[in-house]
Amino acid sequence: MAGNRTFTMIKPDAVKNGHIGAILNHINKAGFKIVAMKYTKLSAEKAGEFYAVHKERPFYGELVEFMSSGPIVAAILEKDNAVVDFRTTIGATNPAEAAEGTVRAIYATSIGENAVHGSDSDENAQIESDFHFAGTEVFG
Ligand code: 3AN
Repeated sequence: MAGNRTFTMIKPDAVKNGHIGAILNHINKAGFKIVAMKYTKLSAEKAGEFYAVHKERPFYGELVEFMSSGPIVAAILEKDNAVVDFRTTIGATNPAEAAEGTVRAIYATSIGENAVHGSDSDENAQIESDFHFAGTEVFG
């Protein structure tokens, strides 16, 4: 349903630093319900496909390498106004600019290794959710 779901990944840096539980708790406390979730690892090919929209950007290679460097947690989240509210919850891309109390302000280490992903539109939330989950893996 457009408008009430978004897609997230807890990125390899946050997983490696032991923040899965704290970040999921933060997400729940912010009012999001987890309707799908998996602990997985992206191949370089899959990461490249997921971030294909950034192909021309200078950091693309680094981004693909990082996102395939270790396990991630992928999840679909439900809440009214999910996409916009989740981006508020996680804060700015660059943790140095992320508002106090946001996930990235607390858990991210740099603009590249920024702890979490959050979809930027309802359309991309749907595409990204479908990329990671089959319909039978979503419990809404
Ligand atoms: P967001 O994830 O906040 O929507 P985007 O879409 O601009 O940000 O960037 C996608 C991902 O690319 C970011 N989450 C981050 O990991 C990485 N990224 C963005 N800008 C840079 C940069 N200047 N240097 C390295 N990685 C970057």
